[in-house]
Amino acid sequence: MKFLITGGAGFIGSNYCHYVVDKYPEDKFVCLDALTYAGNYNNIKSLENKENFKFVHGDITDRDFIDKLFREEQFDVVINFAAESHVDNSIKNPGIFLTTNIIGTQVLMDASLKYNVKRYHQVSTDEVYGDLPLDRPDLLFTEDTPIHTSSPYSSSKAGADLLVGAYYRTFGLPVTISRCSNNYGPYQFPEKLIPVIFSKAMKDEHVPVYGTGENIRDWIHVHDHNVGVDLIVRNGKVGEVYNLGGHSERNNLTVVKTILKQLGKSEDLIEFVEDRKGHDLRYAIDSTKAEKELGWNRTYNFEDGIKETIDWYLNNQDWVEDILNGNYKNAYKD
Ligand code: NAD
Ligand code: TDX
Repeated sequence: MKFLITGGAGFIGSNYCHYVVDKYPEDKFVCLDALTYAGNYNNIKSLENKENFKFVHGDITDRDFIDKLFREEQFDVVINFAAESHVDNSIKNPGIFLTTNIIGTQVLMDASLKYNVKRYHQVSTDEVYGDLPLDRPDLLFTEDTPIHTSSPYSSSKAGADLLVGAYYRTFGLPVTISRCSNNYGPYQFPEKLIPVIFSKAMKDEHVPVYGTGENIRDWIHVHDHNVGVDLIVRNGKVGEVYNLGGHSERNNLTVVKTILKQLGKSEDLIEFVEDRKGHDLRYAIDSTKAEKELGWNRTYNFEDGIKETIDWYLNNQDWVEDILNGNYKNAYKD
């Protein structure tokens, strides 16, 4: 089978490429990425000589380019990881989120219909369900929780999900959607909480905690997310949504203190800063459906996963530094 993996030079997509290229030598994987500020060719450079892997530089919103690519490659499966993914950016500049996350999804689905793709998978997020109160630990998001978004980012992801559902019902496109909680692991761009804390703490700079630090996220190791996506793509039921979560709810302050402790840094580095506008209070995922139907389960507990992740960042400080000084932009030449 031939797979298109969009956004494959980003955090989750690149981890996905490493996982499947090794696991399925008989399949072919084309990784498409526009290499926006968040895309980093260094994340997948070590795959460039693999026979079942190919990188293509291009934009999912470019209709002519996408049509030509689908005509030439005749993909069996499309997995759409490509997105503008950072909530804070969506608050400063919502427009690009609508273009990439909604129009980009439409362009990919139009080409999938035209060239008879057998499965279109949309990588979505738990943020489409909005947030849960801090004082009701009994409440979890299920696949039936109504869509109720807070930020331009989550609204654009929800818009895309609704469009995916519409292409299934109206045109019969064989779709699936996964909605996952907060990922951590190697290759995460240092704009998200965990790599921000790591890179600032290493320089003994203040680490910014938004508001009171009480907001709760359900953390999942990126590998567990990607195993779930692979199972859904291969065995999931067409037209269905599957939640994937880490069973690891932690408030932000706990996460920050865990990282500082591992790095041997003082908690005095913590600086409480202005809260994010519209800041979601708590995410928590019920993954029973994926567990029962697909036999999926998360394998990392948070304490082991975060330790391994911080060790990865410690062993790959050049990777972080390359991003902070902008050199990563030279990793790919057309
Ligand atoms: P990321 O920002 O690290 O990577 C996104 C990738 O998409 C980058 O490589 C970027 O260059 C590429 N891209 C952006 N616009 C593009 C375009 N127009 N054409 C082609 N490529 C383009 O994001 P991530 O954290 O890896 O997230 C991947 C997906 O998973 C996103 O759809 C996101 O919404 C979803 N998701 C993320 C998380 C998380 O915790 N990070 C959780 C749940 C779901
Ligand atoms: O410097 C920071 N300080 C801080 O307190 C940053 C960057 C974040 N935070 C807080 C905000 C959130 O409560 O930490 C929490 C996590 O923030 P992010 O890493 O920006 O992630 P979040 O907003 O929760 O969204 C993430 O999970 C769902 C991904 O970025 C999304 O792409 C995904 O859909």
